[in-house]
Amino acid sequence: MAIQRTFSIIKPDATKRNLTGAINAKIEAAGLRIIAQKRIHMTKAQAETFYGVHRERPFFGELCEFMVSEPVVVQVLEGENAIAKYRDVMGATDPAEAADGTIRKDFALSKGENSVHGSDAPETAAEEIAYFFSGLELVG
Ligand code: DAT
Ligand code: MG
Repeated sequence: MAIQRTFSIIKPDATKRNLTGAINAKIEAAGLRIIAQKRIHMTKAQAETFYGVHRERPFFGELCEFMVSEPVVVQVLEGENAIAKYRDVMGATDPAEAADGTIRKDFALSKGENSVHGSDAPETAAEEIAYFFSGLELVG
């Protein structure tokens, strides 16, 4: 497996509880390198575009409200098999189903307020990275 890049968000429930460092510690312990990181307060339009694939789902409105409720930390992670590896570090969407030691098991509050986002495929990773970062901001 080659070196990949994936896109991550430390979500409002986690930034609000000062968990950025604890989440980054799990990311780095897994061998993923944080090659770009910034704290932003997403606009409603950005949240709706970012989660556009879920537009028809019943939780879409609630999800977008949540994403703009507090600042978030957006990141680019690099490493061997980074996309799947970060999904493993994150754990299942629903913290009740997440494996021990994962970010969501340890920190998530609910299926909606679940502390982190991670890209699910190479195409979405590339799109999501480009949506929030310029090439110059990625320092690998
Ligand atoms: P993931 O974040 O694990 O990739 P997803 O892409 O299916 O999960 O959904 C995106 C986000 O939407 C998820 O992190 C939290 C929210 N969400 C998903 N399913 C939900 C549900 N049944 N109720 C409330 N929020 C939900
Ligand atoms: Mg997803």
